[in-house]
Amino acid sequence: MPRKFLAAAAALAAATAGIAVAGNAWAATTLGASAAQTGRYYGAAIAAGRLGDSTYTRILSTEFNAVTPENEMKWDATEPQQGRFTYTNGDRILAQGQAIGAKVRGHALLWHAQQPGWAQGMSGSALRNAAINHVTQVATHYRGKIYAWDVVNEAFADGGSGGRRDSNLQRTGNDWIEAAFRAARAADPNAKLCYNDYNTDGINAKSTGIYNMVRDFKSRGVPIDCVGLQSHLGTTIDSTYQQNIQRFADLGVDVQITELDVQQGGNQANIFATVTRACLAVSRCTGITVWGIRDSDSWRSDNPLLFDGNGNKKAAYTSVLNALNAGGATPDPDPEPEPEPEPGAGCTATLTPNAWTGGYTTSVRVNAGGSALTGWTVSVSLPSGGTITNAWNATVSGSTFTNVGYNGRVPAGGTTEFGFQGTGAPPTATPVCQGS
Ligand code: G2I
Repeated sequence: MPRKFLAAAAALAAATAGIAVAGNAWAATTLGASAAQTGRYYGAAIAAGRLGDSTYTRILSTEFNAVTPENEMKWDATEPQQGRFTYTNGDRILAQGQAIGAKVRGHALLWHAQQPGWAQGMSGSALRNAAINHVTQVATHYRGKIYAWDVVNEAFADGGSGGRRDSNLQRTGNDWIEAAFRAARAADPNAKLCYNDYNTDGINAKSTGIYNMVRDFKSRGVPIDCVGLQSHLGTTIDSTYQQNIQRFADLGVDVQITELDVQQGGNQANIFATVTRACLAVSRCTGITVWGIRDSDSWRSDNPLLFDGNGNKKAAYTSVLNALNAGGATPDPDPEPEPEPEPGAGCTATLTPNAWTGGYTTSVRVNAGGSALTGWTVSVSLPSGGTITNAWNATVSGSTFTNVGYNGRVPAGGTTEFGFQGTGAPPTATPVCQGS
C-alpha cells in the first residue's frame, strides 16, 4: 500500500479503537484503554445511588474498565436480616459493569465493619456458621460473574504487632479467614480470591503479618489468589511501595491496588504516578481501582480523586494516563540478560545484637561478596540454653535462616538484612553464610 494510504489506514484504525497517535507511539487516551495496553485494568468504585447522574456514568463508561461496588455487596447490604438476601443494588452495579464491558470486583464478603445488626450481636459457632453461610450464599449468587472477590477485608491490626485485629469474627477462632476462603472457592471456583487491607502500602509490621499469612496459606493449600492493597494515601508514599507489591507477587499471588485515593496537595499527581509505575513494574500487579470517580463522590473530604466535582480531569488524571502509556509503550526490546550466579556462591553474615538480661534481638547483614545471590541461608550457633523465638525478613528452621521471596536476590557486592529475637545471650561465633 502507498505510504499515505498506510498512514490513513492507521489513523482510521486508531480512531475506531478510540486511541490516538502521539509521535510515533500509539498512546491510548483513556485510563482503561491505556491500562489494557499492558494487560491490566483501571477501575473505579461506584455507587448505585449515583448511576442516574449522566456526568458520572459518562466518565465511568469512557474511562474505566473495572468497577467495584462501594457499599452494595457488603454484608449489611446483602443480608440485612439473617437468611434474607437482597441483591438489588449489588445487581445494579454488576449490570452497569457488564454493560460497559468492565471487570467487576466483589467487595467484601466478610469484614468487621458494616455488619448487619443481627450479626454484630452474635458470637462463637453461631456467628462462624452465619459468616460462612453468608460467604457461600453471596458468592453463589454472583458465581461466574465476579473477576475477584475481597473475601476478607481489614482483618489485621494497625500498629506494630503484625497480628490480627480483634473482632467478633476473630473471636470465633483464628481459622475464620481460611474457612472463608475455602467457602468462597467452593461457591465460585473462577473468581480470584483476595485478602484486602489498608496501611499496607509499604513494608511494615502490618503488611508483613499479611505476607506471613499468605505464605502460610500457599504452603498449606488454602485457596488464595490475590492481595488487595487499598492505598488510601496522604501526602507521601512509602519508599518501599513497589518492593512490597513485589514481595507479595513473589509468593505466587496477584496484587491489586483496590481503593486508591490520595490527599490533594502538592504531591497528589506525583503520588498517583508513582503508584501507577509501581504496579506496571510488577507483572503480577494486575490492576488499579480508584475509590470513586469525582472528588465529590469520595468518602474523603480532601479531594483525593482524578476528576474534580464538575467531572473535569485533574493534573493527577494526566499523570496517571501518561504513566500508563509510558509503561505500555516502552517495553525494553532488548533486555540485558541477568548474569547467572555462580552455583554455591559465597557470602558472609554479621550480627549486630541488642541484648538485655535474658534475651536479645539482632539484625543480621548478609553480604553477597563477589558474585550475585539468588538465595541464601545463614546458620548461627547459639550459646547453650538459648532459643530463637522470632525472626523477620527470613524464615527460620532450628538455627538456620533462609531468605524470603523478596530478599533472596542480592547483587554482587550488595547486602540485605534480616533479624531475629532470642532468649539467653546473643551468639558470638561468626555465622555460616551459604549462597545459591
Ligand atoms: O472507609 C473507606 C473504605 C475502607 N476500606 C473498605 C471500604 O469498604 C471503605 O469504603 C467506605 C465507603 O466508601 C463509604 O461509603 O466504607 C464506608 C463504611 O465503612 C462507607 O460509608 C458508609 C457510611 O458510613 C454509612 O453511613 C452509609 O450508610 O456509606 C454508607 C452508604 O452510603
